[in-house]
Amino acid sequence: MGLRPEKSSTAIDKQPAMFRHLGRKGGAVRPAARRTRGRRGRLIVVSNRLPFAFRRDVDGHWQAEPGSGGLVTALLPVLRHRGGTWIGWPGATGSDRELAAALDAAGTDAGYRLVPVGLTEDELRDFYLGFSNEVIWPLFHDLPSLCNFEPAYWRTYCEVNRKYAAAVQSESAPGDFIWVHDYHLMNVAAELRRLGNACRLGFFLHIPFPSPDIFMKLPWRQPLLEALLRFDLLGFQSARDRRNFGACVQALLPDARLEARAGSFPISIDYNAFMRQATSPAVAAKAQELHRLLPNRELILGIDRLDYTKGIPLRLRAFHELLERHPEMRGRVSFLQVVVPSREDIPQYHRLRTEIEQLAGKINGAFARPGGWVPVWYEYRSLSRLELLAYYRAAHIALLTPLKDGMNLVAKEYCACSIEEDCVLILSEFAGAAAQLARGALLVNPYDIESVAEAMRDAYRMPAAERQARMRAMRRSIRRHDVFWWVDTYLRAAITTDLRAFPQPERFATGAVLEDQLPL
Ligand code: GDG
Repeated sequence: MGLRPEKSSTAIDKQPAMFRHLGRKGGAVRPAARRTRGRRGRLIVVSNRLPFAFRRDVDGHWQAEPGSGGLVTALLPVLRHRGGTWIGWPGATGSDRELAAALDAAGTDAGYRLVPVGLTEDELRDFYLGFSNEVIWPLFHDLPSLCNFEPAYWRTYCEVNRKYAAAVQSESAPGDFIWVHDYHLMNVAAELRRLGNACRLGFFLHIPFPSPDIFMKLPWRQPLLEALLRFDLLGFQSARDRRNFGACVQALLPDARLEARAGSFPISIDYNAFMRQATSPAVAAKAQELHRLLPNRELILGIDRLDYTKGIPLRLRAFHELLERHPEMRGRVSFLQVVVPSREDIPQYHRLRTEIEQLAGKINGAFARPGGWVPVWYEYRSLSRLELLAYYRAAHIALLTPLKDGMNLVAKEYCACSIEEDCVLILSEFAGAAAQLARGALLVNPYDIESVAEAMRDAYRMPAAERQARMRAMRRSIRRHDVFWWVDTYLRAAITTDLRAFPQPERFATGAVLEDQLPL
């Protein structure tokens, strides 16, 4: 999705060259991107990790592996189209000339510059595993009891954010737009301003922002909030998150003015790329193979990173409940759960994996029969892109039930790949995506396992016409509001001086949870 024709003469055209080709795809983009790659007006993306992981192969040479997280998925097509610089940790400790060459080569192939920020083992432990993933991640997902409020973590977080800011400072020049991503780097604007950097600074939070009663538990709530307010534009996934942030500011910093610098910008996917790739013969063949291996039944699919926010144990219990209360469903459905390894160094994640595997084993132990139907197919691994698309295509029902999620891109990708439009999405009402997909998905409360079980049965029994109408509506919305629309919308907002004049895509009130629906 690019600029719509009627909007092409808006403020964007009166802005510096870097903004003029926002979101335009196809042939027209590349020359514009090259023209703006000089010292003025570039886009500098900053995130915890670079979009490649660098590892030594058996011969000791550095190899670049493209990353697979949500942020990478969202920004990669955009930077490829328009060029720029990406600053982040390369995924390896230490640095040498060979690594620098590998970075250069990967950047040249990708079409934008890669600038590494080196982190020591201690920094990784206290900044990444510690403050980011043992404090902010659980707190912002409403799970304060899982937080480890270790003071040393905060000190390292501040130091490492200073390090990222120093890297940005030496890469940036007046006129650049610096776009910082996610909860690892919330102090970067404050550090950059301290260094005298006067560029426009944007921030996007990929995870939810909690309500004041949760946020207040953070020992460093005041400096963190003050640091966030040093950005010119703060982007949140949903109106819910933006509202929570506003309430926290009001409670802690009542004199701060917020309206002009915070908005909600629901992230999305490269819809056309998913749709195109999902129709490829290789994907169709792989999907057929899955049907051959698991014949005569509907497949219910869950794909998630290993994470306690994704609600996998409760989801398994809901599937168990389905088979208990509706014996006629036995043999007619199989639940295919893929868990992608993630943050394995954190003990909670270890325990979670064991819990998931025990639950899957328990269900199979209770219901499977030798030589016959196996209710749960569980895979603990990362899928190739081809496999991922084939799983999306093969599944009749997707069951995505996070306890809380910033957005959940898997839900949108699943819809994009439902080419025949005959599949059903069951989605947690606490995923950011629920606001947009409310009219097409079966929304569930992931804590209510009986209702989730009933939703699976409803999905199985749903008439073809209803499946189609719901899926078609969701696909239309995702196609219109794709990742290019997201970047477009964010960067447009970044260049307006007052967000109140900027049309928000949301606020289509339909109820307490869903007041920020996008139009279908
Ligand atoms: C964070 C927020 C927010 C997954 N498994 C495989 C694989 N994936 C890709 C998916 C998808 C991405 O990873 C996962 O994105 P999600 O949005 O579902 O979840 P998080 O990783 O938790 O992302 C989230 C997101 O940031 C973006 O803002 O939506 O709320 O938590 O794109 O396709 N890719 C491959 N193999 C796999 O096995 N190749």
